Amino acid sequence: MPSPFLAAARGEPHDTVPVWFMRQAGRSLPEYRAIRGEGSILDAIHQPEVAAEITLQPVRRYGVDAAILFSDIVVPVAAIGFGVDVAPGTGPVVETPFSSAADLDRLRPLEPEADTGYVLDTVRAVVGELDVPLIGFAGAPFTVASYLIEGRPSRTYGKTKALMLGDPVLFGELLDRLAHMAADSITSQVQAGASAFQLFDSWAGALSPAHYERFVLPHSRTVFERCGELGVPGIHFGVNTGELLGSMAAAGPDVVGVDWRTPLSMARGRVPEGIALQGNLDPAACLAPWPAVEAEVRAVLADNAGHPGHIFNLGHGVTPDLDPGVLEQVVDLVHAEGEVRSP
Ligand code: 1CP
Repeated sequence: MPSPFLAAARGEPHDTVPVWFMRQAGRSLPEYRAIRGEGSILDAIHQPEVAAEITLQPVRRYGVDAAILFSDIVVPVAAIGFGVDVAPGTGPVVETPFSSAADLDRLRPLEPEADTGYVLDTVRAVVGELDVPLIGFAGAPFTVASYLIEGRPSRTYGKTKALMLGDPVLFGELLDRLAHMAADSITSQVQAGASAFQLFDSWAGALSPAHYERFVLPHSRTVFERCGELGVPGIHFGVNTGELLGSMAAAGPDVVGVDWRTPLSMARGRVPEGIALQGNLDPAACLAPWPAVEAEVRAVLADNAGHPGHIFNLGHGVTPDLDPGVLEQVVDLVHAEGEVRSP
């Protein structure tokens, strides 16, 4: 059977709205907690059998229409030895943050097979087991740069913006290197068997449209231009990006991710025709009693009104406190009620 996920990404005919969840593998699943162990997530990602099993767990449990590779956006920079780890309960932490031109020397190009062969082994193992497409991914230049510059998760991105505005040339060189790293990583994942990719610019919403367009868009466009040759659909995602959706579409993706702050019907008006949308159930809404969750799912479907270019997802990732049983019901409801009209 052709994949409804790939059809929706390309706006081609299919019967039912496809659904998957960002962070569908993770701490909300007891089977994940059982296999994951303590310590850095990077250790689990280094073990292809473990990472492959974690990738498959949510597909088995939820019956979602796509798998997403179990990895992390900091894997390539960690693999070339920048000194990044992922601290449990915190997220990415950098030993010596990026602060001057000398730090560019710490960012050599990625050699995907040599540096991240374990990721590609996971991709190859997973695609042999799957009957739905595998989504590969990379962090977008801005979001990865924010971790390298801040040294850890940030609320204000103060150091990142200070470098961006204070030394735009150096900031541009940093983002250019990260763009090629993302494109090299995605290319290797697709060559190993991934059928689509997502570029996560999770924190781009911290920027004004003018700053996004001037300092970030050219580099994200480099990623989509290079990956456009792969012949698989690309998704461009960020949080709090209602005012950036048009610019994010201009980077060249097939699909733009939308969070719950922007109705899909409004997002449609902000991207060119022919671009599909992905989203946009509020993950926190899934903590409400089922009748309320059901109403929220129906509201997302109604807002999309059967448009063929829609991939159902959360507006951001599954949080550890979500009940997997509720997400199972969400998948069933989308499959039962998500009718698609002809393109
Ligand atoms: O160690 C753990 O088990 C804790 C949580 C965790 C998980 C499950 C981290 C640490 N990374 C991951 C896996 C992961 N990360 C996936 C796997 C596949 C899936 O979706 O099921 C993906 C796609 C990512 C991508 C990722 N990492 C993003 C982009 C997506 C997003 O949520 O916005 C970001 C921003 C990161 C950085 C990161 N890694 C981990 C955490 C807790 C964070 C965020 C920290 C912060 O708030 O800044």
